[in-house]
Amino acid sequence: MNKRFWSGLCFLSLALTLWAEDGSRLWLRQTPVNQASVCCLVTSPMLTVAREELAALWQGGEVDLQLCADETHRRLGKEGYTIRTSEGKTVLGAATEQGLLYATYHLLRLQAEGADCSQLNIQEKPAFDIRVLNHWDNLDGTIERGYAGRSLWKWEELTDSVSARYREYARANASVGINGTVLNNVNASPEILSEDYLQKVRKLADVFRPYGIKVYLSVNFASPMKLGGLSTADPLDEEVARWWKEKVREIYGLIPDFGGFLVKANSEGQPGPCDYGRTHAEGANMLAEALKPYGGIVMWRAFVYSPSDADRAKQAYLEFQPLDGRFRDNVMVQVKNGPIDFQPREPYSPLFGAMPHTPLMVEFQITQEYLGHSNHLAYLATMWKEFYRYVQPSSLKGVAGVVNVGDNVNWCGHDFAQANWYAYGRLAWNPDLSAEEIAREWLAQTFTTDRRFVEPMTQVMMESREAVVDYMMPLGLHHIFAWGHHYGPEPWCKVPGARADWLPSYYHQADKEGLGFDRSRTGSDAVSQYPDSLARVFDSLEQCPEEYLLWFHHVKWSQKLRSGRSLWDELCYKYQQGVDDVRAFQRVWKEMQPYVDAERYQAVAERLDIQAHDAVWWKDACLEYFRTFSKQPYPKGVEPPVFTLKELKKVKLPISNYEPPTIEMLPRKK
Ligand code: GCV
Repeated sequence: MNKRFWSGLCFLSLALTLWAEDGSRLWLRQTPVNQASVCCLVTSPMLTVAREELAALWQGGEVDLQLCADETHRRLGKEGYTIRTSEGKTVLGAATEQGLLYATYHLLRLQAEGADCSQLNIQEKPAFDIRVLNHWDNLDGTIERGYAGRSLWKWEELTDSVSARYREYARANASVGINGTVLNNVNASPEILSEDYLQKVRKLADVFRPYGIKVYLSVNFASPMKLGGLSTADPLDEEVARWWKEKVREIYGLIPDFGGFLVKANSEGQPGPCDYGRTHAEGANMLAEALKPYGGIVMWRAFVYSPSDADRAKQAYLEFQPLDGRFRDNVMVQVKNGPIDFQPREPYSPLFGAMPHTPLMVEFQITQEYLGHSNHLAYLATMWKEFYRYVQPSSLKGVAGVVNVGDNVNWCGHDFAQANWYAYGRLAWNPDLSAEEIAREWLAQTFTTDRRFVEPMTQVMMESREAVVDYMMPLGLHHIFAWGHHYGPEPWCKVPGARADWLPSYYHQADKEGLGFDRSRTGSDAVSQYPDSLARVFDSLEQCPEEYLLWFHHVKWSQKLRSGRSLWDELCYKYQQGVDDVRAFQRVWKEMQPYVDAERYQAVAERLDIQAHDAVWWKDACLEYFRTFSKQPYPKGVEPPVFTLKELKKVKLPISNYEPPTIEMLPRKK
């Protein structure tokens, strides 16, 4: 990093402080003071980043960066580090440069949070080796399920021009310990492997390398045909295997530390080994063999749902579990956190724990495809912590997060959506951190350390995801979204010719008796895919956690729940609770005005207005629709509907590929 970069950064910071805060600086808002004396005996691009960060930002006296070969540091592995205060100096120690880089960002984070840095004694080591982002960015600049503008990657400008944002992106990732990025959509264009695109990928890899970020690519399994002109992509065909080996050799010639491939195969129309009667393991292993000599890996997704069973929630397990132990050691099977598809709440996928002889990665979705896009404030760390209540981090090799960044000035659309990118990285480093402490540290760095701001907003963030669940899909309801865009409600949705499991009625199963999908032993028996002790709990109507009730059971409208209320009444109260919660968030935010710059205050306030509006829309749509089955009135305390079902059934949102809807597009009362 050169002097020009830093003076540019200084100028930019000053300008931003004077004029406005547009969210572009994320959680990295410290102003360069250029007063630290930093000692580092080794020179390298990565250590230059660390040294310059400290020299510009650190205000706590002398710092030493030391590469250490002792036992302590060896045990902390290739990314771990220590931070110690010794004889008045702050000493960062690690076995590798990457460890020192992470130590640097840790120290600067403490300073930004206003922590006491005078007597430090810290040891850190990441829980997972693989901590990657998945971009669902298409080569034409659109982003599948992206709500913050167009892709960051300006393919048409690369390789001639390299946007300054690439480095800022790498810096942000490194600051939270993310060490890899998959640049393109899993619905992959074969073009990404063309010579032309590989040159562009190389440019990005060069920018990311000093920040410890490896580049990976999503590949289309039919690339040997579409790009290479072969007549097949059969993984057992020698010519096909040779084509991949050649391609991999070409990639490593350009990018020696290339991470590997991510593959979506035989899923939602993507090609794969099953097209040739081969298994997922045979497909993955062929690619793994090509990557192995270079240390590359294959992340093979288990997001499949071919109708092998009438219950979609069972299908991935049925297809992948029998393959346990059949994958090469450089294949990671990448499993979404839940068995269906990133719903506001799902139980964990039973594949975790069921493939002990296969390295597994969990895939989380940071972008809010099913949680109000970038319009709704939904802090997702609480959801990811819920996953870890059931799945031991030590059973996983890595974590992937479908990221929410685009080319919007503030990166993520909603200023609070940045917290999800941040929290994803922090939890990928240490899943034992609490959602609450991550919220606090993010708020302190992103807005202000003033407790009068941090405390109430931590509370808002901690309650936010549950509020979304309540006004969208409480009590275990799932996938009752509008067709295609997954923004608003459409529990009544019918599309002639569509797959049954793409329609809400398949999931909610509402009828005059009750509501919910019966996955008990007498229903689809999905419960049996879980370990016995848990299967018994999920199977029992009495013991099943209520947050999963309608996921596992078809429950009578009159069934008494733990509150003593009937299912119908409880459902009404939950929807009302969601609406009330968002209104409470609005009130808290109003009180925060003195602590927030005008620009971000206004932007968040506007999005909260949309969210409050949407919560009512969800409540009315779902309760009015389910009422046609329950035939019951709203209980006392639940607001009467603002919209009629007839009105809501007419709503069709013109949703674009990269921005969330504006308030003008949403259903409104005249
Ligand atoms: C990238 C869901 C999304 C798709 C996505 C798919 C996947 O179905 O709606 O947009 O495609 O998951 O994870 O592959």
